[in-house]
Amino acid sequence: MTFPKDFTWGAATSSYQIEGFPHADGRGASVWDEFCATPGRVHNGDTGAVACEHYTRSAEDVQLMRDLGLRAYRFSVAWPRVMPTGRGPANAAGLAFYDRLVDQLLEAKVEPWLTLFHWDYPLPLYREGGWLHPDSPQWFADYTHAVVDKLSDRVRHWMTLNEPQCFMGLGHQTGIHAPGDKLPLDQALLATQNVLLAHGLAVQVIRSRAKSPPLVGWAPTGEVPTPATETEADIQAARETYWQVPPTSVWNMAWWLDPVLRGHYPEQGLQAYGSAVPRFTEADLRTMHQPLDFLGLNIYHGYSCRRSADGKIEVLKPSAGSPHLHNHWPFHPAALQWGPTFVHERYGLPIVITENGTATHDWVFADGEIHDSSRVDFFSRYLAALRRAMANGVNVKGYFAWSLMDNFEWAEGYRFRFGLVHVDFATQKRTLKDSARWYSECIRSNGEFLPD
Ligand code: IFM
Repeated sequence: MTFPKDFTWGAATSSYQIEGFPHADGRGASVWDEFCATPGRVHNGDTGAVACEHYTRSAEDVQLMRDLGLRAYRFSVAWPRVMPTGRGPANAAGLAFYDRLVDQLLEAKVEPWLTLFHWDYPLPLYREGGWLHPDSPQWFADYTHAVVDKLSDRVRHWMTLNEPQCFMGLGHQTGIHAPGDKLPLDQALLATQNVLLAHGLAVQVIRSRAKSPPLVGWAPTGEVPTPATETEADIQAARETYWQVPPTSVWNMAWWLDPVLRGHYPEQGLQAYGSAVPRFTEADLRTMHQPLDFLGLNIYHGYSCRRSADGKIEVLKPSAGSPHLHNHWPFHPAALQWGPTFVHERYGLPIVITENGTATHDWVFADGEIHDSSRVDFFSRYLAALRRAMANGVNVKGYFAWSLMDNFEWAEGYRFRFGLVHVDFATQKRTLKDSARWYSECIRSNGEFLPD
């Protein structure tokens, strides 16, 4: 089976990870600017202040996308560029950057896929309470309003939030990411609820104001438990584990996806969180539950599990020496088969893989090239797994490689390279890696040469 003719092949980035120029054209501060400036927070004291200088190099970067034959590019808008203090009048100069970028993309026949929030939360709003503030959903809706009014004549694909589990879990529960908070569970769930409401209000704004017919989704993430064997018992063990809400953490799928796609919190989650669940009304649930056109999934890794003889679920440890990504995540292609499969079974919505990729140990070889053969193998085996899910009836509309280019990997600074394109951060020189040429050929042939 090849991929459907209209399959969307793309690559993704996010604003803070590539743009640099944190003070240009009136941009305000984000929680990530402050976090990076705090000693000990980010590996090596790295910051996103320069990153890939995409803010002034977007024309060159779009040319790379054109050369690679990308059909689509997923990027995020920096809220503090559009509204420097997080709310109030829109900053025309900040919006003008995205206006130009969208024009450049369309001119290159690369479809813009816009994410409204990929973690660079306005610092002044955080100081007022951030996602804990009861007005925070409306702040996000007002920001969405400004972006939609400016870009929706040309942008058709919209995603509200990137990886809410991550900016809540790492940013607000364990404090590893900005803003570095360690909230108790009840507070983390209150912030989570405001994020879910923000998503719902933003979808309403997009649908009511967009100037061209919008296609709306969002991009949650999660590790995928996969069945050790394809017996019904092991598949059910993996499925149950995938939808489980753990009692102390916001890292899970069902608590986030059920209200958005089914209109209620999952019963098992309500029991697991117990008295930490915030008060909510039927109207809140209705706000979260807005019709979506697609569900984005960011999938990188997973683990095997099975049903043991006593009926319990057993998580299998990776065997000694088994392959892992440069940042130590396990190499687990089956995640891209079973994640979309379980999500398809539960919600039935078209799926787009909004991120998938790997950090590998890349450097420029003596011949001037970047021979990242393990990334090629990663893409080819993960995509083969995705195709297996599709052959079994899972409706997947597109795939975005993470990332177009090496960039600022949050608390890990610049030590992990995820790009198809190598960036020399000292000179800003871009060089296609072997994997970029491979991906380009994969797009051209519509994945024809992928292994079974
Ligand atoms: O770089 C991140 C991205 O911002 C969100 N998803 C995972 C990527 C790799 O860690």
